[in-house]
Amino acid sequence: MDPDRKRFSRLTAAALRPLVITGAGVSAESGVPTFRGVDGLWRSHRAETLATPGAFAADPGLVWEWYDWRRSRVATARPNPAHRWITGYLAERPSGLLVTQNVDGLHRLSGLPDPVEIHGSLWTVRCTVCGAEAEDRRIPLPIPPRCAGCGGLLRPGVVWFGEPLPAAALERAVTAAAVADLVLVVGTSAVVYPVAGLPALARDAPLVEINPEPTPLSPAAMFAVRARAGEFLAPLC
Ligand code: BJW
Ligand code: ZN
Repeated sequence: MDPDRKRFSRLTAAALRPLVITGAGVSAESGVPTFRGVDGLWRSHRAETLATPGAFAADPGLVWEWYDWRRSRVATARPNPAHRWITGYLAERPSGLLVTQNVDGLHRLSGLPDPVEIHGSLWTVRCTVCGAEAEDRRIPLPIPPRCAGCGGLLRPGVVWFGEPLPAAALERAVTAAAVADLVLVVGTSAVVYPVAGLPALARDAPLVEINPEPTPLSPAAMFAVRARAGEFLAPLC
């Protein structure tokens, strides 16, 4: 085995309570576009400007068209070796936890029973009038989709900028960080809070990062693997 994979295996094998944090990069090799890369563009809109309450208030149809497009892409996407390695790793460590910022559901699809989907899911919708939440897997959606109960405008069941994260999910993440003996961060630019702040809560745990590019977390990492996650983890699956 090459030295990087050997070192990575040694560090990860030693942990009993790992906290694994993932972002869009973990799904990039499944064909799901990231947010801030060059592929984060949709019809010349930047993803970050569409994923906001302001964009939805200004033009719900436009924002729904973007989510509808993303849902159709993700519907055919399959987990890659990075999802599979994480699932296998945590299956052997019942005290470990995965916190994903991704809304694509690919960790679950790879067999991970209880991921913390801290920014919500592409497959849930919430009524802006009566608050009813439901799973909705229709592709394409009627745009804009309306609540079956009250006829109100539906919104995606995701967390936009300025909105609070689901309290139960955040609490699980914070607790896991406090007791973690390893933090493994995969495929996130680590600029969006509060998730980007989780590694700092794990005081003495070594931080390991897998990302082809450096991030604000890199200086604190004991080991930064500069590679694509799926490619790097495939031989370790
Ligand atoms: C690969 C790869 C390969 C490529 N292998 N790697 C503290 C300080 C400053 C600001 C704040 C703060 N606390 C809160 C804020 C404000 C704000 C924030 O963080 N702003 C910063 C941007 C400055 N945060 C919030 O507003 C959050 N809410 C909040 O704090 O509420 C407080 C509150 C309390 C009470 C009442 C009211 C409010 C909410 C944040 C929600 C983020 N939502 C989004 C959209 C989700 C829905 C959707 O998907 O449509 O979440 S934005 C977007 O960014 C999405 C992502 O989950 C998130 C993170 O992006 P991610 O995953 O890191 O993707 P990229 O594209 O940025 O990076 C990909 C990486 O992969 C790159 O590094 C590549 O190199 C790498 N890569 N290929 C491995 N093959
Ligand atoms: Zn309703």
